[in-house]
Amino acid sequence: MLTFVTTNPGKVAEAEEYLGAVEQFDFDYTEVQADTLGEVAAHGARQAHRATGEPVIVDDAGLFVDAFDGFPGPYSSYVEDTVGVERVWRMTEPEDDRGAAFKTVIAYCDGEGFEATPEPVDRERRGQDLSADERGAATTDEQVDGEDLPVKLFEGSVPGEIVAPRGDQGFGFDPIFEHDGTTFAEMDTAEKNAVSHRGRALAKLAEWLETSERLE
Ligand code: ITT
Repeated sequence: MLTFVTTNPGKVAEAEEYLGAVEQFDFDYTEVQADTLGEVAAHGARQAHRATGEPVIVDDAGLFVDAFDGFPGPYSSYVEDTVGVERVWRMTEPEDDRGAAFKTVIAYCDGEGFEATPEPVDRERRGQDLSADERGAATTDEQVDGEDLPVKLFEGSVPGEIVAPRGDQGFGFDPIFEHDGTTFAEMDTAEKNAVSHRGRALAKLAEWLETSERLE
């Protein structure tokens, strides 16, 4: 069974819709202060695999607000704990661009190397002619920051807008993130997964696990 290394039960509930039962391992890996989610997730996955010896996944996510040049991004957890979710919304000025994106990177590590596999691309974008930037957003890195343990990364992102808080489902910044007129906190897990950053990354991971027969 796959071990999901996280302190956040909301992430586990979303993951189980794609992966079946996973074992939650509440392991507080050192979150390196890095500028990209991939670096944080890869570092965590290596550390957690070394600690457990099991196939593990780590998910590092963040809210990227256009009016703040992408802040809080990789620092979202710290900002939720210090500033708080509602105040992030209140920090935006009425004239500000309301655009934002949620992004996540899931890092998989089982201590083994990887065969070359096709880059995972969002299902709905397959066959489309993606720009270099968009291809970058859908890229899988098999080795990052030159360390020894190979890590495979699965990215997902979703565009939306920052709004006054609505809804009481989900977790974290869900109440202030609106996608197509509905905040993530107004969606149940299945509705959120169908459009969310994490749902997109999980779909790529689930497909890769199946085709690579990694867990059998
Ligand atoms: P772990 O690191 O233990 O997995 P975490 O909740 O700290 O749990 P992240 O560092 O990935 O996870 O999350 C950064 C912040 O973004 C944190 O405040 C989360 O609550 C929030 N967040 C992550 N995914 C989210 C989502 O799908 N919806 C709303 N907020 C989310």
